[in-house]
Amino acid sequence: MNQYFKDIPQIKFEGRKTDNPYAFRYYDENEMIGDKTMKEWLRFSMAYWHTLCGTGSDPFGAGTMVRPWETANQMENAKRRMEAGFELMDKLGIPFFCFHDRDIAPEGASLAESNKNLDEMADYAKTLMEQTGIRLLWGTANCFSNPRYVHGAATSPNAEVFAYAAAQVKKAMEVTKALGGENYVFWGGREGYETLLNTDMAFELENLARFLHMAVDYAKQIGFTGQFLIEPKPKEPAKHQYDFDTQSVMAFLKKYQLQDYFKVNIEANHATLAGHNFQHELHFARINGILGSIDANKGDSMLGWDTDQFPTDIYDTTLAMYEVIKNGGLYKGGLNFDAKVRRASFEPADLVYGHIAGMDSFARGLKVAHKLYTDGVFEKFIKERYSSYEIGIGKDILTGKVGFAELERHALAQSQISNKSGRQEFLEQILNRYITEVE
Ligand code: XLS
Ligand code: CA
Ligand code: CA
Repeated sequence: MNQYFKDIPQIKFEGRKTDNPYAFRYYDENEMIGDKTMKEWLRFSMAYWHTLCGTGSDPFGAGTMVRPWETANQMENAKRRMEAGFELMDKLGIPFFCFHDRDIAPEGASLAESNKNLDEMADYAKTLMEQTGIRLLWGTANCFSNPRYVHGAATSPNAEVFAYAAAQVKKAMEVTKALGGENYVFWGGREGYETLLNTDMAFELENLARFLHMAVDYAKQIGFTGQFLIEPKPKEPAKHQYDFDTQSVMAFLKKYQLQDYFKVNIEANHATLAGHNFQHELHFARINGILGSIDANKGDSMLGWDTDQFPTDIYDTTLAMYEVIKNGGLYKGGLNFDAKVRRASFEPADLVYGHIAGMDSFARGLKVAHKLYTDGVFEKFIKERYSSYEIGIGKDILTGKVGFAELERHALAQSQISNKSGRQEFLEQILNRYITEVE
């Protein structure tokens, strides 16, 4: 496989001393970190849409990306693009990929024709997967780009659109199953609204739940055992997106008895759009047992939209991997680079640099996080911070021995309460020390 990235060698681990821009300085897929290799912890994945379909266009101008695989015939183009994708993953040693149905095969003039194109491309993907050993992390359906989804898909006021989206998701699930996909993602594309002056929110939410129950039923019917994931995002494209963040997704799943079938796919840039940070979303998902997979990218703190940049902030990757380690790994999930190179980074080589940067940043984050965890740095501090619940009145609260009346009696008898410092700056300094010093 050396057709579209001819100047790019196989990217190998060369360690911190190397000057070779086409090498990993931290990501050594075979290095053991605790009980797993780096490859097993990180489970990197390429996002088909940004990497292979992105053009670099923006509201002010046309695409800038120069892609040697582009050609006029649509199906021919889809095949060449897929070959380019597998060549890139192979050269980078990326073990997984993720796609939307319409990323891998062009939409036809009818649903039947779209399905036929999809079948043909899925067969081709299967061949390339067998040749390279690369696997499918997750599949999904694009129910947001086509103008038919102008008012949403499962939450559209138009029942015909609900039916069309169901048919599209059904097919995408079948293809994901055929390719051995380990998860299936539902990102609520246009499931949200702009104004309540024209929206029946209660009805739309019920329909969304109805749709997801149908997906659960169909998975059982066809024996698809991959994990279902909902990907939260607070806004964009709609002003209000229903799957705002992990906490609101969880409330929705519980209300509609879907909690046994779904976990979340957390994207860093969506966390920040929701006014959280990446670690908050991962942490909340983890403590509630619904951390499924990760879309690894970053936003820009100066821009209020979804910039989907390659993740290069080691502070963030460290704290993200800390949550993954505490979760015992990602199981069926992975780290999918839902990231696009900037419009001015238009050469194919930039795709390689973007992924190397992301992979090394997460490998570094993993090493630091693992050391922080095994040294018990924060764990010890946090345990001590809550230790008042291990004895005396704290213990009585936890064991249910006391209620308001007993607590009032206790409080009245206390002359003074003394608190201890939270030591945030001290802990941040320790984190910095680990980030800069861990070998
Ligand atoms: C868009 C989402 C999307 C999902 C998959 O903001 O990130 O790309 O990951 O549909
Ligand atoms: Ca995403
Ligand atoms: Ca995004």
